Amino acid sequence: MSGAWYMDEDYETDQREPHRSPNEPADVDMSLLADIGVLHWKLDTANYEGEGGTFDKLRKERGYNYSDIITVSPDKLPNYEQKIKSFFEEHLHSDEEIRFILEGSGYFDVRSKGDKWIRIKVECGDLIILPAGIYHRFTLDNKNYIKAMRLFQGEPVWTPINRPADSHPARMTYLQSLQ
Ligand code: KMT
Ligand code: NI
Repeated sequence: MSGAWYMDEDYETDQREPHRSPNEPADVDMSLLADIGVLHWKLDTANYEGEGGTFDKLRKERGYNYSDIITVSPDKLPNYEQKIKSFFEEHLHSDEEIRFILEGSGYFDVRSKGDKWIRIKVECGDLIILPAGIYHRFTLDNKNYIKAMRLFQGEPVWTPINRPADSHPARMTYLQSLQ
């Protein structure tokens, strides 16, 4: 994770720009992200697969028995424009969203406790877990390329549930977990 910050309120400029808030320009720290259930590890993408290593432990302990690779770029992702749009619609999932970034970079935006956007920059080696029920979205940055491993517990369900989804069970469980 190469930084996380509160976003500005400029909805005209390209979503791929950093959009760092001029009012709160400092980075937010990991503990604030941990407080909203967002977890992060930095791994070596050239050498992460050893038994007993962090990746292996995470997989076993959290039961991630499914994985695949997604490449998001204009020429690699089918239905690119439509996908980019739906990634950037504010949504939640009934399960965790786990991404291990293998190449490229992008931004995950998550809602703070006070419902402000926090932008998290991810790049090669970042493994990020967004909890079930958190409102979030994703965008490429202006380099327009990311390749990530998607992990899942059981049969994968990628369905985004767009906001408002305040009475969704995953949302209610998530809000309870914040108390
Ligand atoms: C998602 O669900 O938002 C994605 O898979 C985005 C690409 S992975 C960094
Ligand atoms: Ni999502």
